[in-house]
Amino acid sequence: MADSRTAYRTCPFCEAACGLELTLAGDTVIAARGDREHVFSHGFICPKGATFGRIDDDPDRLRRPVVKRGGAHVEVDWEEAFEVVAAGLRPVLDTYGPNAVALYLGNPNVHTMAGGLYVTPLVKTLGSRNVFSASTVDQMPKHVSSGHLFGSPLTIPVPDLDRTDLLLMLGANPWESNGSLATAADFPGRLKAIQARGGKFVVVDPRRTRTAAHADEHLFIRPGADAYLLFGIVHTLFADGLVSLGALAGQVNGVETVGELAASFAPSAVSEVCGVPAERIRALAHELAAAPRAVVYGRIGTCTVEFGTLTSWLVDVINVLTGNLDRPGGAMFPLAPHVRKGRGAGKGFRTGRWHSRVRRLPEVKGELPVATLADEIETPGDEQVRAFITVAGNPVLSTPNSGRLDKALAGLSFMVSVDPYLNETTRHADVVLPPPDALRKGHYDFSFLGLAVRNFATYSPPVVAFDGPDECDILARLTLIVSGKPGTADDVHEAMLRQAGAASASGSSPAERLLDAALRSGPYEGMSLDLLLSNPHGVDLGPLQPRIPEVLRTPSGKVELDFDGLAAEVTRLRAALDRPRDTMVLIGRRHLRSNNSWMHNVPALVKGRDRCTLQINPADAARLDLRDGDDAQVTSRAGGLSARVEVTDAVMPGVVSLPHGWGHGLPGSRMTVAAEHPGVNSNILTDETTVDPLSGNSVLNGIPVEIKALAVRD
Ligand SMILES: Nc1nc2c(c(=O)[nH]1)N[C@H]1C(S)=C(S)[C@@H](COP(=O)(O)OP(=O)(O)OC[C@H]3O[C@@H](n4cnc5c(=O)[nH]c(N)nc54)[C@H](O)[C@@H]3O)O[C@H]1N2
Ligand SMILES: Nc1nc2c(c(=O)[nH]1)N[C@H]1C(S)=C(S)[C@@H](COP(=O)(O)OP(=O)(O)OC[C@H]3O[C@@H](n4cnc5c(=O)[nH]c(N)nc54)[C@H](O)[C@@H]3O)O[C@H]1N2
Ligand code: SF4
Ligand SMILES: [Mo]
Repeated sequence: MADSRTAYRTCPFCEAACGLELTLAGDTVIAARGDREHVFSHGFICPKGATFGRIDDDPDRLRRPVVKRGGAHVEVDWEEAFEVVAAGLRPVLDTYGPNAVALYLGNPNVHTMAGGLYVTPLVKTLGSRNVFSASTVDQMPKHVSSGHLFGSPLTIPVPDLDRTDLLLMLGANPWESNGSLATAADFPGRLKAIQARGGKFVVVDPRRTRTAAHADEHLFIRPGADAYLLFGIVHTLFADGLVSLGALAGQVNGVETVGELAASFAPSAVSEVCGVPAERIRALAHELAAAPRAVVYGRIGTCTVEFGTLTSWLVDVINVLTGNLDRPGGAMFPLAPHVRKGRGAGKGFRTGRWHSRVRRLPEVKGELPVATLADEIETPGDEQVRAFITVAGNPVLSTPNSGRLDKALAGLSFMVSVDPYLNETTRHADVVLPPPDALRKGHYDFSFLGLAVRNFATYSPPVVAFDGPDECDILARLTLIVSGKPGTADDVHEAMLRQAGAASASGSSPAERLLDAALRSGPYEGMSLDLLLSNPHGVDLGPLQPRIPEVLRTPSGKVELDFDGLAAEVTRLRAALDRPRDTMVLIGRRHLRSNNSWMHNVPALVKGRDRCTLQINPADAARLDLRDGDDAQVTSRAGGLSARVEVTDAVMPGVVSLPHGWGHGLPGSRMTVAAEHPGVNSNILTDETTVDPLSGNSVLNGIPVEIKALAVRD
């Protein structure tokens, strides 16, 4: 087309960080392809990236702020919207103090520059104890185990996929999710490459996922039982004399303690509870120890469970005990371009610096478990939560017992959301402040360049000019409002630039200048915003390098396997061996064309047959007299719903699977396409009363449920 142009940018939708090649006519994206010259993704793209642009021109997307008047949301101009926000928040802050205002930060904050740069000042200025985020329905256990092991919750090792010979993968389905806590564009291709070079990968999952189907071996496991399986492996490593720290010898404390803790988890003792034969557990330990380069990697299925922190810890303990931590082909620490190197020791990590008011749950990483948000809103008292700010979150679909939270939100005295949609959560907001779409904002992956399986750097400037407040301006303005000080968003930007020493950095926006300053003081010689601007396909920074001891922040300067609370948690795990296990349990699942709750308004991503089905094993279906296409009533302690049954032997007996992120079309929401494909909200069933005690993470897998046939058949 004569007037079309090409632009390159990083896809912001998932952790894979693929490079996109966009074709635009005017300001409209007419095609999105994989960028073949991209240094990291080499042209890979998934169906979500291919619909880039359809999110931007979605007619339901908010382009101006809306304010709730007479029960309906009406458009207003920006100044008026901010005045309503100030009028709603200030009296609560002035009368009841900061803890009466809660903040919830959703997942896309790790995909935006505003989230990377402007959330911290907002949180600090607000000064509320009641900060919540999607981290406690996701990866908080990994932060806590990393914090204890390596001294910092952000020091997370990733599987060196491109060089390993043996990958043991638990509770992850990268064929659909494209990977998590391991940024690896074309994760499936990298897995196939392991096989092509003679290595193998083994998948542990209660469901035979697409990833499991491609694996050299798939082991079904009872939901929530990975800690037993992994302890069985650790036990074998000690019992059979296979512990070998390799280059880490002398850099690790607590090896003996781990041996003692593993003593009662012989493969024969754990085999029944996890459903994996003892012989296979023992053999896995031997294979991991014998492989020249092996790595254990766990994700959602190992985090969103009752023993999430212990399981996440065990993953890395096995990597340490087999000498695979911090060596090529093992679990390695990426080095992001904007992060300064350390000195090899630090203050260490601790949790519980404060506690939640109602359930006394400990603070972790500056926040409280979102599983207790409804308690804080519903329970009267001086510091009861009365006002609520959400930024890029949809907790009404994404957090446990969300039916209860949905009701609690209706009782708030004020709520403001920074979000492009009127959805299940933001319909409760008095004001919704929409950020511009991805075309109109710059993109730099503050989170994922530090989790990438190969070091690289890339920055995408805005593709289309934009003159409204961008997301950084919106958060700056909110920061100003909660500070109670007079001024403008520019005063907040100026203060941040001064503090970062970025006053004279280059860039056309405050966010670009902050980034430039961080890049210039980062670990790579010659790195700068200008360098990234002149390399639209990214800059390759090479394979991962060993980083111990520099990367450690423990006071000892060593990897610390033992920590306060570990022994008690292991005792609890041992006691749980004897629990009755006679009910059906619920797990979740992801589909390639979904992204949690918020991309179901794109027609290309929801077309086709209903994906929000309750998968059940044929043996269970027969016992319960259920057939494919029937409706079943599913009930848990928290709630009940009816779901369409899909009979499949992909799920193991005793387990049912329902995806999360559905349950659209609630009154007051404005997502037309999603409302036509509503599905049901699986988090009606998940239970907010049980959390992983060490991280406060919600338990979203392994939920006891009762299932009954509903529909009467002819
Ligand atoms: N049962 C069960 N529940 C789960 C999970 C599970 O596996 N099972 N997974 C959990 C996980 S891993 C996660 S991360 C959470 C996600 O939980 P949330 O983050 O609460 O939910 P999302 O569905 O990701 O909603 C993202 C919101 O951000 C908005 N948004 C999109 N882009 C932008 C942007 O650029 N700026 C702003 N300001 N807003 C934007 C969307 O409109 C939407 O409202 O869900 C969790 N819930
Ligand atoms: N297409 C798509 N991609 C996404 C997302 C999406 O919603 N859709 N969400 C993004 C987000 S926010 C995240 S955090 C990542 C998550 O990325 P992944 O962790 O890869 O997510 P899932 O696909 O949910 O895979 C989790 C697997 O754990 C299994 N599982 C459940 N319980 C257990 C258990 O107790 N033990 C074991 N071993 N396995 C268990 C489930 O059957 C499932 O196959 O995906 C990201 N990418
Ligand atoms: S895999 Fe993730 S980053 Fe890559 S195109 Fe798909 S959604 Fe975008
Ligand atoms: Mo997530």
